[in-house]
Amino acid sequence: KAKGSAKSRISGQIPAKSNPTAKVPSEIAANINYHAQYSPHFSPFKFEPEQAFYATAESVRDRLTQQWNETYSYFHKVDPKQTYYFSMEYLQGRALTNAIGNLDIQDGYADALKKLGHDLEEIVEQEKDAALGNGGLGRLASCFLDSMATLNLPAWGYGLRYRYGLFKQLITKEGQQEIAEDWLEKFSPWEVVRHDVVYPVRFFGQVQAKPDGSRKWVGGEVIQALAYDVPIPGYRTKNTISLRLWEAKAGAEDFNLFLFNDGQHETAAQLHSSAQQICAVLYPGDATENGKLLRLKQQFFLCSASLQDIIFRFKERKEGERQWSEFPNKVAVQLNDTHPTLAIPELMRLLMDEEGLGWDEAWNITTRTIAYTNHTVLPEALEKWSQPVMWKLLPRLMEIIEEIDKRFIKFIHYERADLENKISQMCILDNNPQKPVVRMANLCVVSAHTVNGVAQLHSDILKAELFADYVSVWPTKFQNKTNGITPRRWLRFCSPELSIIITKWLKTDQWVTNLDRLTDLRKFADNKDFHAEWASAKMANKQRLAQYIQRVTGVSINPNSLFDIQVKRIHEYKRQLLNILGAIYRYKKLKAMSPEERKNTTPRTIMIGGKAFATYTNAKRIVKLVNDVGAVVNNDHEVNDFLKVIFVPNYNVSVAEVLIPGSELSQHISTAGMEASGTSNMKFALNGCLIIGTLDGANVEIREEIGEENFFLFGAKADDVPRLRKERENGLFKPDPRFEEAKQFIRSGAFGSYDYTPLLESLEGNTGYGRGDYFLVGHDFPSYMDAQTRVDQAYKDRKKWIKMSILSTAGSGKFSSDRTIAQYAKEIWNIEECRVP
Ligand code: B1H
Repeated sequence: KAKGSAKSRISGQIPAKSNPTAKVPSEIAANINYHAQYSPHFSPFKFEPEQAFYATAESVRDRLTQQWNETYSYFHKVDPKQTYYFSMEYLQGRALTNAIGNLDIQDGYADALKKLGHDLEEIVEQEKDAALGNGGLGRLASCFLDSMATLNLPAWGYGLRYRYGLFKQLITKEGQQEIAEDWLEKFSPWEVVRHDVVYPVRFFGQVQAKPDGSRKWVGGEVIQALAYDVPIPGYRTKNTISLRLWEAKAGAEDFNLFLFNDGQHETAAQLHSSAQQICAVLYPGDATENGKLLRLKQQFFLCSASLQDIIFRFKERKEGERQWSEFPNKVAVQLNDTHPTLAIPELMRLLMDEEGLGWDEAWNITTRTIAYTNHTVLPEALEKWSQPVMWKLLPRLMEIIEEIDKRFIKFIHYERADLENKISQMCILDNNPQKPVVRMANLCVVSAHTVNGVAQLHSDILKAELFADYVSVWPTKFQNKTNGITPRRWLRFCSPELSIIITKWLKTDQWVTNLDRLTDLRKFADNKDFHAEWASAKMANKQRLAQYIQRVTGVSINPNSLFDIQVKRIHEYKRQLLNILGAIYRYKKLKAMSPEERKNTTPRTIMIGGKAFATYTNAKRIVKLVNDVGAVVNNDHEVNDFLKVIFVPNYNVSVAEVLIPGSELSQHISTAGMEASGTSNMKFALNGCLIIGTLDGANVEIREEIGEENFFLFGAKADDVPRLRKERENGLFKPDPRFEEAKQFIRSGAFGSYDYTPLLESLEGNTGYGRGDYFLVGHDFPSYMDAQTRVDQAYKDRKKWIKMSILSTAGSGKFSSDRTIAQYAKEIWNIEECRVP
């Protein structure tokens, strides 16, 4: 907007010196102005939206830095027990709105920017998403950081600073295409590099036995881990914690000037190139041996650097006075799935080989420090690393893992002879000579003091199935911590319209930090005035969403139609295929109707979005199918007013912030027992969106909280799934004619000439890889269609629908990540609030 106009230039006068605590808009404006002119990143006197964003962000960062330093000093002084969250993924999204909102200085910045000729809403759009994660697991880590800061907990996140985060999804005629997303292309205004925080991390090499019996890992390649810190502000508190992301570097001493001058340019910089690879991409493809090795390197890099940093801090905070036995009273480490499992043997190594402790003491400390969260029961996601690869890359760690395994086997042998025949499944090393592997989940269960699942049903399944054998050995080790989401990002900031109404009717905004307060909205569930305000806020959000869809897809959608959304990673178990088959059946029925009949249907806009893993062919076929169906339906003038099918490209955190507030129905329709929790279900419900779903993951608890009459339930139960699969294998499954009709329609070529045979075959036959409908789409199809009919009916009754919408929000209090994190703090980490005065 400001391009080329007078306002795109800032005045030539020297701006006031940056005052990071300014509160008045004119002072904030001076502050932004100061950054615009003195920022080394752009030429001065240019002040278009992009420069305005960076200057604004830098001004906000100054403000945060002050609180951040105070928080660090305060933790240093108090020396509380502190939690360190280890995660290979963080899906932070954008930070500006969140930072300004948490600092509670929204109006000041909006006014300041107005004075400078810009619009805050437009400026925040300039920020690139930090997408250092794949999906729910990474976003959960980010929500957790927000809650840790807001609850004033002494806690930190550790992760990796990937150069390229999650790929950008382009939709072409062939379907999904992945391109690298360069979130650091210009720079990130939020990160601060700590040149004084550097640790060496070793790979390869060999183990030396010392005369005193100790062992030392030597040789190989040593890469430096350099810290980049991102401030994580709490909501309306001074506490600002850190997300420390490691970058890999080689030093000047590793650059062979002699070889370089000899013309051997690549060999001269070998270690530099090796270092560069480590943090190049989030989740390098692991189809090749090289890819696997790199992923393992990443995991160890995160664990080793973070633990060295923790040990350094442990010593530093009480220089010279530390007893090692104190360590578990000062440090809690939470492993976000098995990806950082190597923290276990690495902590053992650091304590024994670097600090000189004996096995028993090191083991006692390690096991009292580390806890593990499981996020999936899908067999393909349970990490197993090749033993030969591990011996080559991490020889000393393998010795330690072997020893842990040996001692565990001995323990079972002597203490639990009844489990003797289970040992081969329970132990850590699978020594199958064809393919010897390390089972990372077993290493975690054996070593961690606590193991938790992420929703009640999931935790029950872990105890009954995946980890059943261990439960009788350590009955108190297993816990549930139902996931949660931050109400700041996922309601307060992404839907100001709804937030204002909630605050007005509750006569307080305390719900933002005490989400249970939303239950009081139930009192107004039948109030006419409240209904009117609620409906108009939802409509405003729908209109914003419609504009977004128009902008990115060119398709115009009717804000009066039912907005029905499914957004998440594309996976067969999440069953986007069930959704699109339902849409196809709906389209076919609409086509067969008379114009009069059509007018009696409930108009729908079905939106599906999500990324498919680059090598997951069936998932990519699903993306293609949704796009193909959309191309036909959206251009069919007969049904156009009653149905649209949209594929929302490049789904990410920022897109979610537009979609979720505008949605009225959302689909969480995984095969029961397969989605550990789900977290977008919580975000949708919080935003007054109704759920159509199976009894899976956190859906079970959401339905309990908001009431079964407000939830469109369908499908098999987790307990029935094994039997249904058996029946299917035995040829006992009779498909519903509607299901056959929908598939036949695809086969007929109604959606183009692309060959969908492999996708359709996955739903057919009784057994076999990629066949036999493992995810039970056919079984659940009729009950799904019936549930959709109930949705259509309910939507026709506006009063009823709005009431259900209100009750969804009112019942979402439990799903605040503040609740989840408070439970981790009390029941796993044993840490307490440490509020900066
Ligand atoms: C979840 C993953 C995951 N579970 C492997 N497991 C990955 C596994 O890069 N990898 O190798 C990445 C991620 N992600 C999700 O975690 C669950 O499917 C959701 O149901 C759950 O809500 C979320 C957070 O707990």
